[in-house]
Amino acid sequence: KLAAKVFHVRGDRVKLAYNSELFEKGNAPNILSSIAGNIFGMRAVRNLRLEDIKVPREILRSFSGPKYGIEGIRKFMRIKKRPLLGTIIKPKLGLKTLDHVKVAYEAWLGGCDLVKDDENLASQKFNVFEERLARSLEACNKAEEETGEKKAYIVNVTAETKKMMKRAQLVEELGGKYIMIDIVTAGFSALQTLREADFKLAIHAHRAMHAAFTRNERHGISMMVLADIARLIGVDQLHIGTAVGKLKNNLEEVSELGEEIEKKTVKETKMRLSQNWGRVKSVLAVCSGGLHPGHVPYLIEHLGKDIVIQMGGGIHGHPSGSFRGARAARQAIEAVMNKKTLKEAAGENMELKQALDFWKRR
Ligand code: CAP
Ligand code: MG
Repeated sequence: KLAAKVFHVRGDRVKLAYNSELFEKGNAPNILSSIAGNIFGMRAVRNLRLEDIKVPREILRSFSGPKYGIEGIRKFMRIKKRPLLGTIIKPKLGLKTLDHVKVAYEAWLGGCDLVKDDENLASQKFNVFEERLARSLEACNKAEEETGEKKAYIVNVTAETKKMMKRAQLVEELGGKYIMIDIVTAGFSALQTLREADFKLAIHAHRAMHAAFTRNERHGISMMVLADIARLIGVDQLHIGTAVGKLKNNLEEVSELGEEIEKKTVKETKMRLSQNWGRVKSVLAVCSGGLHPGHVPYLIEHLGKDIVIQMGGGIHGHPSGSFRGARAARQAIEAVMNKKTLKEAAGENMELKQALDFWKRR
């Protein structure tokens, strides 16, 4: 009765169904230990790639899902239609706390909605978590007052789980809006603990280390599966790639990923099973990795407006610094929202013109 059933074989593609009694409800590690565990190492299998999973309602309902989702984020950030603009403080590591905060403040003033820590910034000697959090939130509040816009600091809480929970607690006490967790290196059990503590914080999911198993088309686990697990457990934002930036991913894969995390139902395609997400909220797609203002029209045209466009070097590498780099990025988004070409907008915005000239040569 409980045996898995192979119900479709076409060439090297196989579909199989598991009886949901085989899994403990609400237990993400347990599900993966079955469908993505020993099988990869079986001598009988030379290569294997888990392309997608389709989660039945009784399992969907046993997880929290996103707390905010796209609608909730747009509501608390008061951004109705346009993509959100995010940046990552660069250099990734090495800035002392006050220098980190200064860069963040300039980015918010310049027009970024979100400023996040890089994925490998935690609580190093040169930039201790508690101090960075307190000073960055002060700067964030100041930038909100000065710009009249909602701003958010996405602090990276990734750590051993008990420490991570304490850090998230502190963010909530200090009035933060978001936390960030590296979901692969932290682990799915830690992500469940963080989500199920139900902090009033939106969860930004970084996927560092995913390419260790998602990149090889012949062996591993696709980003589609990782996106499903992230939505199931309940992140609010998730990196899905860019199709244009520095990291390997192609447009078809990225746009299907975007649908998988944003839509209520998704149709079957050659790479994806259909899925009805029922009451599970959407997840806001984060496009990041080697992006600069010149990429904005392509991203919006191909991935829509329900995205975070995130630029690290693409903002802080601007010839006139972070403030003007953020202005250039925001000018690019406003141009597309006002149906102007970047060339037209560059004619009216010096920072954007400088950025386009600068990045064109790279
Ligand atoms: C981007 C980034 C992000 C990558 C992650 C970096 O910085 O901060 O971590 O986007 O990749 O460290 O490379 P830049 P993905 O904007 O300076 O490239 O989004 O594909 O998960
Ligand atoms: Mg990074």
